[in-house]
Amino acid sequence: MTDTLQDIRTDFETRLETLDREEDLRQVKADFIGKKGRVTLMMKELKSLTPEEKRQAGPALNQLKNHIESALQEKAHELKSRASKNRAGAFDLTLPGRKSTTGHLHPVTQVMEELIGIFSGMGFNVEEGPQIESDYYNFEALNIPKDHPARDMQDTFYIGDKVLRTHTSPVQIHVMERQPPPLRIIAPGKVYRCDSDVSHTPMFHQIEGLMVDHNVKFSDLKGVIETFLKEVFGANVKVRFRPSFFPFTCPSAEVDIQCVMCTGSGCRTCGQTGWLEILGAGMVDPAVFGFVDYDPEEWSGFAFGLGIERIAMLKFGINDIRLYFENDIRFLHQF
Ligand code: 2NL
Repeated sequence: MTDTLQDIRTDFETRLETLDREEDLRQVKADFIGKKGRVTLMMKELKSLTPEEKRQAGPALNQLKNHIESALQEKAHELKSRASKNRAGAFDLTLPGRKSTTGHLHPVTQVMEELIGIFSGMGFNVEEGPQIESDYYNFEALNIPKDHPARDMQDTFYIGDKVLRTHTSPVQIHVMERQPPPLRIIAPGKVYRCDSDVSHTPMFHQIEGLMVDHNVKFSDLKGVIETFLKEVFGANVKVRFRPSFFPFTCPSAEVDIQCVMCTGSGCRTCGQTGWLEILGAGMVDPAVFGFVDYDPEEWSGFAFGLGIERIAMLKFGINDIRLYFENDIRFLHQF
């Protein structure tokens, strides 16, 4: 019996010595102290021995089993730490690092924030409102008549008896309903029109402005708009006001700047005119004041509206408005 124990021990040591994989370790464990392992089988044989033989072999067998268990444990430890050292060795610290790309604001958001900053500097407060509006706030209160083309299904998205706002003017109506003049606000945000080509997307961004006070004149409008355009396009920009029409302002004007691409000599961007249409504006029509219970004898005001995408296209030299919303980061990363 002692001979056999010595044999087992020697075999075990040899196997342990040469093993270097975790699965081999598991096999050695099974072969010696597993259910059908050599040590386990001997322990079962113990039962058939005489008490005297048991007294001799029992402790020796136990000692061998303990030895095997702790040796296996130690080996498992060793294999584990060797594996993690190998992983560290596979790290080549001389390789160049992988650059992580940082995101940035969408070009439309960048320009939006720039424009908001300029108007904030002139004392305009930012107001927001819902993108789904009633016909009253989007059209009626803005003096847009029932038969106006803007109200057509072709031009406006309808959801039941509600509309996706076609401009941010409803925001100003809400504000005038809830507070009396004087007022100096801008309403930036998303607007929706049933339209899609190189210069129109069904969703785009607008900033509208409104100032109401005693004695606000067209010259105040001119001053604010010219100051704004000089901040966006540079102090040397040439600005012109052309007579125009909007249902909610009177008199109304369209405001152009001299073409930033050709400085007025005529090119594709300005359609050979030398001028770029930038915004619409005018003195608030007394009819609009009527809807919000402002006394047009006491108060006057100006309002304006502009599209952010168009201004951002001119600033960045983008020639197709749809590029903004394709979510192609190769395009977006350029700005
Ligand atoms: C354009 C023209 C404009 C307004 C918007 C406005 C709002 C109220 C009352 C009066 Cl509450 N007017 N907004 C006025 C003139 C022009 O936008 O071409 N936008 C892209």
